[in-house]
Amino acid sequence: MLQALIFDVDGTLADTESAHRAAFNLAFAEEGLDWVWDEALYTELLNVSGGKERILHYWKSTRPGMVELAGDGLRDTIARLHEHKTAAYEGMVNDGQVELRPGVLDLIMAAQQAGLALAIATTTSPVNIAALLRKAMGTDWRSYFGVVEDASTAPVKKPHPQVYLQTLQRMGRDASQCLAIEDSANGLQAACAAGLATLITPNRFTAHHSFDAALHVVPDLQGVTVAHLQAWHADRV
Ligand code: XBP
Ligand code: MG
Repeated sequence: MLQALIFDVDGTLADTESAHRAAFNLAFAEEGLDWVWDEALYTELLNVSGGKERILHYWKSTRPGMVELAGDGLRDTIARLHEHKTAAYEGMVNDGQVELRPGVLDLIMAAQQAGLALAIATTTSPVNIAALLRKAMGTDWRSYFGVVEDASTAPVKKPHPQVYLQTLQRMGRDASQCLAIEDSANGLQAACAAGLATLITPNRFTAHHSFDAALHVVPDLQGVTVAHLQAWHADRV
């Protein structure tokens, strides 16, 4: 019996990655780096979850054989870049540049009405979640979600299942009672590894990903009701 929904954030609750990409590029320019992540490159880099991990991965790709030496300040530079990026992203969200995807708010409200428990399991930073949901749902957004697990509480990023395992554990629920809602292959892999049936709502950054392991794939949550979720969940093997 479906008792809980666990939402991913980036790409699922909202199409956030264009704003993230712009924020990364602003931070690189601020640091005086000539790095520019265009959409094609960023689509590839999204295979690496986590902004800091993504920067390190890119940096290493530009300097093959690069090794981190103790005290070389690599981590500090990445932390500074990511801090500036997060501030820029938060500003974009506060300026209304990022909206929830169609059907998301209606489903959250309907699910709460139907007595489903709601949670968030994301690899993004807590600042980003708060900015997005405060803008979209108001200052009491946190009251809708019993559990929020993010980059600050689950440092091992998707496709590792840590964030979902911790979410289930804190919810005190078995994966069989829950449904994950995701947008990407990494997210699907993480949710499945935690034993979760997963609904996928792809976006233009993830439409080319393989979603064979998904319970169901829909273009977005527009018109998706709690009854749909309950029926799809009941049909899972
Ligand atoms: C998507 C991510 C995040 C964002 C950038 O998270 O992998 O890294 O791209 O946000 P989700 P940060 O699990 O919500 O799809 O820079 O804060 O990591
Ligand atoms: Mg996502």
